[in-house]
Amino acid sequence: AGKKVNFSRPRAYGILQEIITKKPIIDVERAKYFTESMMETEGEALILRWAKAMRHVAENCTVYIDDKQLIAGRVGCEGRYGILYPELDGDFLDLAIEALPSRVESPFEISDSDAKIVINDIAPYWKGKTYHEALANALPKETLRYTFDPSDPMKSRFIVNETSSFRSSIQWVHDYEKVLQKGLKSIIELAESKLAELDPMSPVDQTDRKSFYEAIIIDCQAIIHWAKRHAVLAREKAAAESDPQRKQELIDMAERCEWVPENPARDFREAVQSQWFIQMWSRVEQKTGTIISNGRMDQYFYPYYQKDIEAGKLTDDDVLELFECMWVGMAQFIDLYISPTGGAFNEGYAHWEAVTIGGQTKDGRDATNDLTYLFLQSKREFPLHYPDLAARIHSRAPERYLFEVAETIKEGSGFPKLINDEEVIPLNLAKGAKLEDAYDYAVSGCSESRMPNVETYTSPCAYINFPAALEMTMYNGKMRLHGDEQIGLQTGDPREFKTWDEFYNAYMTQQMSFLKHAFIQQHTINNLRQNHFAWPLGTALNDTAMKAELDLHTTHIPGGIDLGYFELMGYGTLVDSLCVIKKLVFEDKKISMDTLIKAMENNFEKNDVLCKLIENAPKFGTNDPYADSIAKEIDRTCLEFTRKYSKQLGIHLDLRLVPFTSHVPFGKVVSATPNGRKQFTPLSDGASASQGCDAKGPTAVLVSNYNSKNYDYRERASRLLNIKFSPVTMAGEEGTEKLVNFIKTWCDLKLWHIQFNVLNQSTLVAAKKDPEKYKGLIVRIAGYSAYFTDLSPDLQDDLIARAEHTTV
Ligand code: 8X3
Repeated sequence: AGKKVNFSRPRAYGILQEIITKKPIIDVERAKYFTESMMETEGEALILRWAKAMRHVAENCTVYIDDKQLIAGRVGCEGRYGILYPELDGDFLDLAIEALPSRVESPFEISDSDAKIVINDIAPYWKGKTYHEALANALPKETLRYTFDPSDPMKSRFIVNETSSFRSSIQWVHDYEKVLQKGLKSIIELAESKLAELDPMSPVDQTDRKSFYEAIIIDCQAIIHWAKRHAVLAREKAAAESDPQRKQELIDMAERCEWVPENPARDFREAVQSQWFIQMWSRVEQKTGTIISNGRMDQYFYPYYQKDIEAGKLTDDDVLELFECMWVGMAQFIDLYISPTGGAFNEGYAHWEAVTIGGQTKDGRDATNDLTYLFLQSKREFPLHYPDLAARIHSRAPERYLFEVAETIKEGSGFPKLINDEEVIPLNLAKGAKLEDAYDYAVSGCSESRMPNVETYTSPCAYINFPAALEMTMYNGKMRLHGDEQIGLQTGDPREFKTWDEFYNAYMTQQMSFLKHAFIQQHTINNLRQNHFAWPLGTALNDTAMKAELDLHTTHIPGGIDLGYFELMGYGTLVDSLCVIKKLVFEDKKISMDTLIKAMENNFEKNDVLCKLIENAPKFGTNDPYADSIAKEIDRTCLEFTRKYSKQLGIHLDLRLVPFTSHVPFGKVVSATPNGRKQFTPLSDGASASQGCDAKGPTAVLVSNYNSKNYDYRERASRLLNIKFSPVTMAGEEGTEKLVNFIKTWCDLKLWHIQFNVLNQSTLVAAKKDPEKYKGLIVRIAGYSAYFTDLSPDLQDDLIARAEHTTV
């Protein structure tokens, strides 16, 4: 939609054209070499085993330089590729290899010979050893029932759903600046000096500390070795090249790969190559949910850019071309989820390694610079949903920045997403950060913030299906999908309840029981992960972990700020449903509980009168105080719970509303809800209004969010907010002005995140019908964007159903 594609730089388009329609392939090398090494090192410290496994991969994996590329290195085969992490969920491997090529959500191909390697050489070693199996064994029975199907723990329940079994870490951001400025050799030197100082008689020094520093050295050396293998390949390719221009490009590339990331980058091109090696290698080392984000690129690249521009060594066009080469490289990597749960959470081959721009400097000044604007230009021009561009907004953001951000959003592919400094920074401070670190946060994953070097909590957390708690209130602890199984508490037959209070207390009992199980789950996960995962690279790049001499996955790292979360799924669905019950059943007595339940059991078929009543009931997202006060109370009860119990876990476990695409699978387990939502259809997403219920316009959605937040609790975190505008509303300069004002209102209201789709509903309907014609159509989903035609029909329908605003 509407991209002003710049064809004066054809290089990256060429690569893009070749890869875009290719079905992703599973590359088994990482899993194969990782497994080979892990077989050899049993009994050693885990961080050391991990580092040795990385070395084995670095020494043996195929290295790649694409024909037209200016940046060397990929971590998988030609086209689009995904890699495997058997240590995490290898118990799914057999199943996955069979099912992946035909999966509806994000299918993958695998060659017959690679499938044999997976089935014969990789999967058998991990059977009985994976994290996923260990978790199913470790969860208390009561909690397991809410998490996995007790008769088949391979199946998630989407009730109180853990997410740690399909990613070994949450979204994360490295301190890339450290590598660019000092090189990996500075970390190796530090570790070597620590090793030299170890007390030869100390049992701790000679075991834990020795393994720790050896692992750091081995891991950094592995990355350097891998980089140098690219230098060798580049020289080989240069020798065989007849085109003098390409020959020179390859020779330059070889020189860069010989120098970085071992040494400090000397110019912009080296800085880009160095950053690329680190972000690529991160993918090999760890299955990070949503991938390692790229941090504040307009800040840490800027000194190199400025120096080269001043020296006349670089033009803005060169910079844009390099960025484009990076974006296609990112798009070639696909975040492969082999478990059905992971696949459902991350539809559309989702990964969003956010590139942060704008915001404030460490001393609280506006941080925008010339590179900020080049990132925005690149986003407007290059027809790809990578990078996941995230613009930090603050109350003194320059008009030019807001204007260009708005213009970029209008181009139609949903970028950049916006994150609000006025909400994030005070919360970072309230959770114990120093001012300079709080100002210097980078956007991470869909909508989160990370303070590299300060944060140390990497554990994926619980997604909680609140409409399922409501369903259990309606059916005395049961869910229609699960028949007679008593999953939840018996809170009574709601037909017997005489007052709203009685109903609400029953609901709260279910909700609090869900929270209890989520926290038990999290406690179990926090303690378990360190036995299964290590992360030498993440550790090497995190000052707090290095100071503590502990792997970043250690349950507690002294001096770190531990920011976890739990997810409120289906907020709009829940609030609208509670409004129906409170107002129509108990206050106005327009319908009886029995009628409502029967209508729900009947999936609201042929019940126009009731549906009309429900349609006119108060709705979240319409700036209706009735609905917003219920929403605020639900929010508060969650915050109160975590205020009390997260201390026992020794972390911040904050309330978040960030669904990825999981509101679709979560909806698939919930039968019809009192708000008229049909059975097994998607829940509302994030902090958005229920599908089709934001008829009062997007400003009302903002105000409802403002009114339902509890600003006196620091236990809050991201609320993800999707807004869809029709292109006509945003047309011309007047439209841009409207959008800028809308963004300013959002900033004033201290809402955390917002993202826009500027698309006609009719375009989406047409794309669903005729996918071939709309192959390049990019849509914003939930904190990230994807090709519309890569999505499942369920998610496509959900996007079509999200209201499209023609007014502000
Ligand atoms: C959402 C992803 O990793 O925080 O951005 O759950 S994660």
